[in-house]
Amino acid sequence: MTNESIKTACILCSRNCGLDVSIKDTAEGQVFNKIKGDPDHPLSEGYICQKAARLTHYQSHKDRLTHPLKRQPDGQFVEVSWDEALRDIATRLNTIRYQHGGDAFAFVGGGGQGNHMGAAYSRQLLAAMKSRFAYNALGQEKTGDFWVNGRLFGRQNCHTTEDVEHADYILFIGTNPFQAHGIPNARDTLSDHLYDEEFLTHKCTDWSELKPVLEAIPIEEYIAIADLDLKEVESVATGFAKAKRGCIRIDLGIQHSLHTTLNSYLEKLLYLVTGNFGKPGTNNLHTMMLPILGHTDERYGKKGKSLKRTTKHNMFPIAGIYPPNTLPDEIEQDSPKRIRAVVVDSANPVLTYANSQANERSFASLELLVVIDVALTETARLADYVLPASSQYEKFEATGFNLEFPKQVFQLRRPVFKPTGNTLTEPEIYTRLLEYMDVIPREFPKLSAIARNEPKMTRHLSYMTALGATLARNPQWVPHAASIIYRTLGPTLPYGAAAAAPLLPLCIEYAFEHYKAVKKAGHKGNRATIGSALFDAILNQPSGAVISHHEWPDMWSFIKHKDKQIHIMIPEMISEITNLKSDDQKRSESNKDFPFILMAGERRSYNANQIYRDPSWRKVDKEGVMRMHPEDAKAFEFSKGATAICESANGSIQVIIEIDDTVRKGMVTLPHGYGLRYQDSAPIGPELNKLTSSDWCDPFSRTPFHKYVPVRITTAKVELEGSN
Ligand SMILES: Nc1nc2c(c(=O)[nH]1)N[C@H]1C(S)=C(S)[C@@H](COP(=O)(O)OP(=O)(O)OC[C@H]3O[C@@H](n4cnc5c(=O)[nH]c(N)nc54)[C@H](O)[C@@H]3O)O[C@H]1N2
Ligand SMILES: Nc1nc2c(c(=O)[nH]1)N[C@H]1C(S)=C(S)[C@@H](COP(=O)(O)OP(=O)(O)OC[C@H]3O[C@@H](n4cnc5c(=O)[nH]c(N)nc54)[C@H](O)[C@@H]3O)O[C@H]1N2
Ligand code: SF4
Ligand SMILES: [Mo]
Repeated sequence: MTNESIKTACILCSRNCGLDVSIKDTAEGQVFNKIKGDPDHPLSEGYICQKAARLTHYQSHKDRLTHPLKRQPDGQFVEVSWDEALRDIATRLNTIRYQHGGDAFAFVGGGGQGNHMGAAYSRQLLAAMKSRFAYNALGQEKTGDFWVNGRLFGRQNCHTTEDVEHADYILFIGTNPFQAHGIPNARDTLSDHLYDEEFLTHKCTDWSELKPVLEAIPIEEYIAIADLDLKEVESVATGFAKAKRGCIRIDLGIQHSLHTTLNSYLEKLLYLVTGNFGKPGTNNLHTMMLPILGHTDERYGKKGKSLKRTTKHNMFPIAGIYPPNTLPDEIEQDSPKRIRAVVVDSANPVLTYANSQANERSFASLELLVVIDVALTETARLADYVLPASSQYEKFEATGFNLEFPKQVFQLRRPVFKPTGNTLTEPEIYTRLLEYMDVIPREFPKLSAIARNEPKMTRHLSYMTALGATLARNPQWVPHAASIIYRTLGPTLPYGAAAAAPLLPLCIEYAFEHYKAVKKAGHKGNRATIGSALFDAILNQPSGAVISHHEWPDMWSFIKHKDKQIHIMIPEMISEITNLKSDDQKRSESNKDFPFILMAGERRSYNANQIYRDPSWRKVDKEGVMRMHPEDAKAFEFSKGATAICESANGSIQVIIEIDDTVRKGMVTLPHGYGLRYQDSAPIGPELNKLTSSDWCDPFSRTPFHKYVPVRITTAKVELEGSN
């Protein structure tokens, strides 16, 4: 295999750029040799950024897990067999469910920037535990956005994207350090009659109700609060509204700042009010191959009952996801209904969720904590069992970050390396766990035989029919179809792609729903067989396959409201707009003791969530410095490299000062993705979630205000909270 070109993808951010890599043998085993962009990837076409070339630091480092670990009473870990670990975990999970019911269990994580294949398997564990409590990172950034989508388009998994490539005006919102709210722009557009009356009348409902609400907004006053220039705001608003093809791209700048849910609503209103929607170069809805989002409208649950809320905070899920900010309280509450057991997979909540102190304390107090990861993380260090996963370059993987329209792309990545040590893939770990829990049998001889003997020309039809019949006779297995398909169809697939087997029914469903678009992308067959052809294409195209090619007007069929209109009036958000001013006043009074605003979690050229653990991957900014405006630094007599203490209402950490005139006065910034330990070292760089609190979050979605954390900076020596 050495030096042969292998197609894969980068796993460091949601772009998942295609890679063309080669590997080489060394004394420590096989490692990456060359890492280049893959010109054959249908989207990235060869592009990569500076971070991807350093993927060796993810694949091969000294904190990779190689064996299942079990914690001893003295706190030390010992290596145990998979059989011993999974058998004991299964017994303890079954006991907790039997004694306390499904509410006692929560699942945390389930996929990072590059690995969502495991989620098809891990969600089966929630079903087996009869729990709905799925917590993950999307619940601390994007759920406000999903909730708004639910109201506007009819379902929380109606997800929008932006056709940046064909736009002639792109508005990036997420670059202003103070809260610009997005409102002034909207109102400005209105006052100049720059709104698209035709679009609002024919494609949206309730415009006449919404219009006076927006008109009542005191533009000048808000622009002053945001410390912006009126003329500049006007010129942006006009430029965007008059553009032939305008689109908006947003991210954490508005999702991690004050009023997160409202920000998402206003951002969407900006493109809707100007009619920049559903056309080339605008914002639009898109399809999804892996269903990474659900629809859970808190007003209606199954059979008309309202949805499952958490027991302490009475919090509802959004798109099926519960907010991490509430998790420590749900565990620590003094109630028989508390969460007692947690499985964490592909996440490091002790460092990445708000309030590290509360996360550490609450996770340590659990009756059972299991962590599935590739590395010994800060969360894993607290676990009863640590289960080692094969890395994303040692197994079949894929992501659900397919955000394209009208052409949609899906890449099933093949393994580049053999699994490290005694690691297993998530599909194997969860399937074995379900077997040990007696949720599914270990064998399905009839289904396996049908899968084995199916001729190619019947296109999996006999298998799918037999599977349907098995599930109809055994409805208790329906939530565990992924593992059943993995065990029965999986072994018959080419390239050893067993883990990808559950993609077959997803392909069939996708091709049925988007028949013409799947055909237009070049896949052949009738409605009954084209799904299987699509599945084959995905298996056979390691650089990624174009799975559908829609016509622009098709986009309107993705709207799930019965009337196929966009419902632009959201009453909950209107009351937030009305209360904005008094909220602002309250806040500035409460911040007196903390005169600086910390942007807690900036993306820089050398941070990448918690995916790289070996600190030597960083070429610059090894300490993760705090950036500060020169005048502020002068007031403290700080010079570059000075040590300071940053203290919030939640805790304090030591920081190293960098003087930078691109930061606003009164504001300081710290990077996301530091504070990790490597080879039992002390934390490297800022553990910034020691500064963030669980309750400093959007009252509606409970997503954190990480971009607006009131802090004070001191030079004095103070006792460092929570450090050791
Ligand atoms: N290098 C690197 N890239 C990454 C990641 C990484 O760790 N490192 N992580 C990935 C992940 S998980 C995510 S979610 C994305 C996030 O990607 P981004 O959201 O783009 O990154 P951030 O730096 O967190 O914040 C974006 C901008 O918000 C601005 N901002 C701060 N406060 C406000 C405000 O109140 N209003 C407005 N309008 N803007 C404000 C900041 O100045 C900053 O420029 O990045 C992904 N890509
Ligand atoms: N203060 C503050 N906090 C933040 C942010 C911020 O801006 N400010 N950003 C937030 C955002 S946007 C995000 S997305 C989160 C990210 O935080 P998390 O959701 O915790 O995700 P990652 O940091 O990506 O950690 C991924 C984990 O998955 C493991 N892993 C990698 N590959 C595999 C695999 O194949 N299998 C398994 N089982 N595990 C694997 C890695 O070792 C790592 O421990 O952090 C959030 N936290
Ligand atoms: S980190 Fe860079 S190379 Fe990797 S997916 Fe993101 S943009 Fe692409
Ligand atoms: Mo994120």
